[in-house]
Formats: sequence, C-alpha cells, structure tokens
Amino acid sequence: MAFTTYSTHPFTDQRPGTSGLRKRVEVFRQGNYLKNFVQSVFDAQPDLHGGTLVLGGDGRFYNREAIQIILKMASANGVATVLVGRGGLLSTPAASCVIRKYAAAGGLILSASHNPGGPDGDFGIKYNTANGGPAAERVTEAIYRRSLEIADFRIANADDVDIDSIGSVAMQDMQIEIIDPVGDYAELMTAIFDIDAIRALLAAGFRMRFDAMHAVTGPYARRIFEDILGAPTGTVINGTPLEDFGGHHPDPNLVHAADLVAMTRGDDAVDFAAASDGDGDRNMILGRDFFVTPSDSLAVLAANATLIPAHRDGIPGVARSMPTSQAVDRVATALGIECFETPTGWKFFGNLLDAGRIAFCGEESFGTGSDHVREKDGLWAVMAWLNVLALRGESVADIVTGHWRQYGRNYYSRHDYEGINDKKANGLMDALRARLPSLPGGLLDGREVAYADDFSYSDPIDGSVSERQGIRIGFTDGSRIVFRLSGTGTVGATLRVYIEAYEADPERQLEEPQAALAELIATANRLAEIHPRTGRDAPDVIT
Ligand code: VG1
Ligand code: CO
Repeated sequence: MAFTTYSTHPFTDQRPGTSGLRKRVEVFRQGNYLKNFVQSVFDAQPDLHGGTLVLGGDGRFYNREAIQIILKMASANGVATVLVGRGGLLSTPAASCVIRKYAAAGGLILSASHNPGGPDGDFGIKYNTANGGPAAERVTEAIYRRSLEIADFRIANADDVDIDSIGSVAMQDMQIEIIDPVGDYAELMTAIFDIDAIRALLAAGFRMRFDAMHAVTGPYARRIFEDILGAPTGTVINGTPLEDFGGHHPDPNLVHAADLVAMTRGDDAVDFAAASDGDGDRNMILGRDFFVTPSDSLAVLAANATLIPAHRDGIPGVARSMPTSQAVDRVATALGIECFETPTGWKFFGNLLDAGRIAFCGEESFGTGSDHVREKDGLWAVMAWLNVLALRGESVADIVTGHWRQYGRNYYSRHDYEGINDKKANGLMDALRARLPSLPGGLLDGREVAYADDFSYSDPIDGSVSERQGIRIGFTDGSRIVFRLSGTGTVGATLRVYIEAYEADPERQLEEPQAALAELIATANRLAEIHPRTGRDAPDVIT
C-alpha cells in the first residue's frame, strides 16, 4: 500500500499566533501534534494536490525529523513536487524567494524564529501561500478550523530520504528536489543591489562583521559577503547553523548579540556590524559605536531608496506595523508617497506588496524588507545598508543623525514584560480598553490625548478587517504609547509597551532614549497599572 490513513483526535491549541504555530519542542513531538497540523494544511489548501510545495527550516532541533514526516505526508496527499533545501535548511526569506521563483502552490517553513532551540527549546511551523508570504488570516483560520475537526491523517509507507545531497529523488508518485538553499536567494540579492559599489567599499578597507548567531543565515552570509562581495574570511561570525544555536537566543538585539556590539566599540571598532535571527528574517544594524533602531532603519532606507538600483525610479509607498515608530511616515510625506499602518505581523504587508502599493515595509521588532519577497529579510536589510553606505561614503552615525536633522527624531523604545500570568495580562488589557473612551481630549501627565483606541485594520486591497490589534494612545505633540500582548510566546503572556516621542530640535536629538522617554514611560506604567497588576517593577527586556 502506498500510504496508510491513521485515525487521530484534534488538538485544540493549533491556532496560529503572529507568525504561525509556535510551541515547545516537546509539544510538537507528542502524539500526532505535528501531523494534525500538516494534514489540516493539506485539507484546507487543495491547490497543494498536484502542485509544488517548498519545504525547509532554520535547522533547529527536530527540523530534520519534521522534514521526513512532512515529505511522507505530502506524498500521501498527492503533492506533485517538493523543493527541499539541502540539509532541510531554508531561511524564511529564501523560502519566500523559492516559492515565488518556481511558482509553488505554497511552502512549509519550520522555525520558531528567534526563540531558543534544542530539546528544551521551541519549534514552529508556518504555511506560506503562492505569493511567498505568510498565509493571510482567512487561510490560517481555515487551517485552524480544520485542525479542530480532523479525524485522520495520511502518511506514505516510504523510507526516509537523503536530504543532504543535491539532486532529484522519487517518493512513490512524488518528485523530491533537494536544492541548494542559498543559490536562488543569492542570485536575487545580486539583481537588486549595486554589487560593484559594495565590492569597492569592502576592497577599500571598510570593515564589517556579520553575526549569524549559529542560525540559518551563516551559509547565506558567507556566500554573499565573503564569496560574492569579497569581504575577508572571518567577516561572518558564528556562521555554522547549530540545532540549539550554541545554547543562545538567536535574537539580534543589543542584549543577545552583545559580543557583536562590543566589536563596534573601542579603538579597533569595525565600521559596520549586523546580525540576523534564527530563520534569517530579522536584522540588527550597527555602526561604529552606534545602534540603528529598526524604525529608524526603515525610515533611512526609504529616504535613500533611489540609491538602490532596483528602486532607482523611486518607491510607490511604504508601510509599517502599528507599533513601529512614525519616523517613516515623515519620509513618506516628504516624498509624497503612500504610507500604511498595519497590524503586527508580516502577513499584513502581503496584499499591499502584491498590489504594488508599497515597496518597503518594516516592523520595530528588527524586521525590514521589500517587494523582492513576501517576508521580512535580514540579509536584504544588511545589503541595503551596505549599498547606501557605499554610495554615500558617510558613516552609519552620520547618515542617521543627518536624517534626524532633516526629518526630526522619533525617540523609541519597547519594554517587554515576559511570562506574566495570562489572566493578569488580559485583565490589564481589559482595564485599559475600558478607559479608552474617556481619554481623548483630556490630559495625561500634562500631555493632551489626541486619540485612544484598540487598533482595527481594514485591508485596503481585500477589505478584510482585523480587530483588537493593540491599544494606541496618541498625543497632540506626536508622541505615542502602545500596548499589546505578544502572539509568539510559548510560556504565559508577554506584555509589550511601545513608547515614542518626536523631537524636531537638532540640539535635543542626541539624548539616550530611556532618558528622553522617561516621562512617557512613567505615564505608560501608571496608566496600565503595570506594577499593581503584574507585580513587576521593571521590564525583562528593553529594546
Ligand atoms: C513578534 C514581533 C512582530 C513579528 C513577530 C514574528 O510578534 O513583535 O513584530 O512580526 O514576532 O517575527 P509578537 O506577537 O510576539 O509581538 V519572527 O522573526 O518570529 O518571524
Ligand atoms: Co524570525
């Protein structure tokens, strides 16, 4: 028999969060947990039958096992061809690139992004549709509904496949192509950027480091920076993907990439440093003794877009997630292009990118990207910065502070309170929601409230509405406080507080953000009753 149908019972906790289904490894390994989700995808996405599926992940623990299970289920469910990255590896943006290039019906990406890996870490799975982007809410909802009623799953009676050699292998009626995970993506990068200018910059002694954090981008970064651009060997650090990321959080921020940050300081400091996360979609950009906030990075890249050959004629519009600072809005106004505010999560950019309404988009959570794929793309952001640096010939710090002088500075910070009891977190949000109608027009610690709402987004392309996407309190002086609960955590609830203040005066643009934002932070803490409701005195992570 080609395959066997096994009966199963639904799991009720397969509703995807901000970025797919993310749980502890032990959850994925229990009973039919992974199989139920995968079968729900095949049931809800009939296009996969007879179509092409792209499959790969960030190489974390359980990646290889999951690939073998999914291959056998794909065969039993009538998929015609599966493109698998060698070793089971595909960064999230590379998977998006491959889905688009080979007109696949969809892709399954195995990753828990920046969450720790290993037997005690996290695992995740996400379905991307034919445009290469994370499935829209109506698709993830259909998959979720299916997971609640699933009664059986199908799996081929076949042997494991060797996924470590490039080439073609048949599994019954299905064709499996093991592809170089880097090739198609590297080719796309060279088509977008001014490769000669970047090569010349590096040849002239510009020093950079890229920290792959023992995650998926190592092989990509080595090929692109060291082989194609000619940066010296050793430019890429922590470049070998490990199943547990060397025991670290593959999370590119000032805390988790502290060794890299140290390389940008002192006498021997490099000119430029960058890092990426577990699955390669996030980025952190650093100059000599200078940290570029992701919100500023988006604004600076938008303002310099025409220096990038693929955007020589300008960009039609930009978008940012709601909690991302409004720095890019000011650039859009100056350029006379559209600017959209979307809910958190890359899936909300998909329709705008497909419709050609925007070319650049970003999130405050170290996510930046463009219309070249339908995912945020860490290495794209690094390449975009190198392109801009090569053509402007100024330092990172000079470019950003010059940007502030021209557009004003949006001081910005995010405070995360992790592992809060779910009930307490929801109680805090409900209490805030109840107060919203009374706030507009009044004063909070001397600032006048312009608006206060629970963000609702109506997609300009398909009209779908997404409600309760986070509480926004905007002040008449341009400052803002945003509260929302994370949709990617695996333990308890995470409260995110986003604080932003606008400063037009160049004389006052060089303060330390926590100091510049101190009053607003105090207002946010008091308004949300963070200490009385959670018992927490301070955030766990400040970015
Ligand atoms: C977080 C970020 C969000 C991002 C998401 C996925 O979600 O805040 O901006 O899109 O992670 O990123 P949340 O719901 O925990 O705030 V990744 O690199 O996991 O694909
Ligand atoms: Co990620």
